[in-house]
Amino acid sequence: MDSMESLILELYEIEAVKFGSFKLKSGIISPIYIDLRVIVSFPALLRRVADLLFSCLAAASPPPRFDLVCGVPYTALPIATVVSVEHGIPMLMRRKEVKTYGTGKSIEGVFAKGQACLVVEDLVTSGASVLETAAPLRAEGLEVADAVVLIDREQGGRENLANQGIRLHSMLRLSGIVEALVRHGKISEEKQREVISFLDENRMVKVPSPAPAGDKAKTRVRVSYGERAAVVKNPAGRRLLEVMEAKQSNLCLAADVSTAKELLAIADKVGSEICLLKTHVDILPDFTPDFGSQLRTIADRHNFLIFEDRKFADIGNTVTMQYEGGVYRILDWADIVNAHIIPGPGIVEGLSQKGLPSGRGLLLLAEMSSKGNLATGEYTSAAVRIAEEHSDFVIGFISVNPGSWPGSVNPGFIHATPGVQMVVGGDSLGQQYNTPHSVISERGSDIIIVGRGIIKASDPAEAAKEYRLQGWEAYRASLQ
Ligand code: 5BU
Repeated sequence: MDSMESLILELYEIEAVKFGSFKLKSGIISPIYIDLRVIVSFPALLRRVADLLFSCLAAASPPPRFDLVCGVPYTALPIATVVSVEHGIPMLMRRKEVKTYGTGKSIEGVFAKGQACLVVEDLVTSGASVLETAAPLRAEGLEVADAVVLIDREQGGRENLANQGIRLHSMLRLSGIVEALVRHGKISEEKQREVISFLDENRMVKVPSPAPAGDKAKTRVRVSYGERAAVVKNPAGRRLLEVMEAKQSNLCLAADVSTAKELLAIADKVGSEICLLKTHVDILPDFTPDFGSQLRTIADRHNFLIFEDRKFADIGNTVTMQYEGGVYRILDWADIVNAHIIPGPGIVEGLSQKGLPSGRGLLLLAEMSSKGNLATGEYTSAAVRIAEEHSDFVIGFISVNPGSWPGSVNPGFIHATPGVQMVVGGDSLGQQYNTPHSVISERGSDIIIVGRGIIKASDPAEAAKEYRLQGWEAYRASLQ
């Protein structure tokens, strides 16, 4: 008997594979149930599983290259540990609950940016949990190109993971397990047919869409940034959510300082606190062509994205030229730009022609923070419609009170809100301020955009830290 067959029999003996009628997390009734948690009670089996997983990787063509392993919590943690110990490959751990004290890291262990990490999982259905672990790893600058799983339920996980650039290596497939059990007289052919027809009917289990539960903000259940990252196709949008999760920051600094020199200095100073840095390059008198690359170096060092608040507002053809041309060459260095929808969808199509091939993303101005602005009601709804029609490039909105919008909006869209200070108020030119708590928790936004609240503080770095903590706390509080 080959090693896989004897493993299958053993899994059956210890009741890690069961037959009957089981209600799955997704609500569907399955005739087969797999629970691999029990293998921690069988150390010899655990070691064999880890060895077989490793040899299944070696047999892949081409075999994956990786420097680190990381198990999906919790069931795969012991499996990943044994792989690490037996093969001398350092391991990382992804926290399921992020601490609110101490280092507050979501990934534990030692690593360097650019290293490749293999994700280890016990069972894959849709692939959602592998993606949830890959997201914070990628946000830390690690490469995640391969995942290895003990059992593939053959219900779409392989395809869903491939869509996100992850190759799935599986040791066993559900159909193979059933076949082997029939061959050894453990289950009947009728049972096998029942399982196969169940699989045929449920071939493509989608990565669960973190759709809001209801229409109104109050009934919306917030889904974590990390989980939402898994459903976003646009690379800039996905990365932004991953960075937010990894850095525990939903703070965007509006770097409205007087010179490029000051901007680069403050970017470096507060870089560790922010997920996004917003610029208005046309206010910088000392802008030089290497500004973009200098800012990018700082962004890479601190792991934040760059958002040029350009507010494009012209016809599609003109914005393509404005986006890549002139002295600013925004396309070269800004991960994200924004646009008004006043010209209609052509503006999005024009920007997308240039931005999408470079992996850039776009925010649409659905609302504004200033008093008396006209971006309300039907205008806001039109922004949502245009975004939905171009969800490969549009990553979300400039919003003020997205929780009050009618209908449900695609959960992959990110809401960023300007007009934030520690106290409610305004300036003499129409700006209106809300607090981080009100913006994130009550109004259902995702990102606080803070300018003068940080720039004009006596200690901007300290202020940025405080805004980050308040923004994150408001997010955490709204998760339940
Ligand atoms: P403040 O200093 O926190 O008020 O800066 C807010 C920033 O957000 C500033 O750069 C504005 O240009 C930007 N902003 C805004 O305030 N309101 C809006 O509706 C939009 C952008 Br869109």
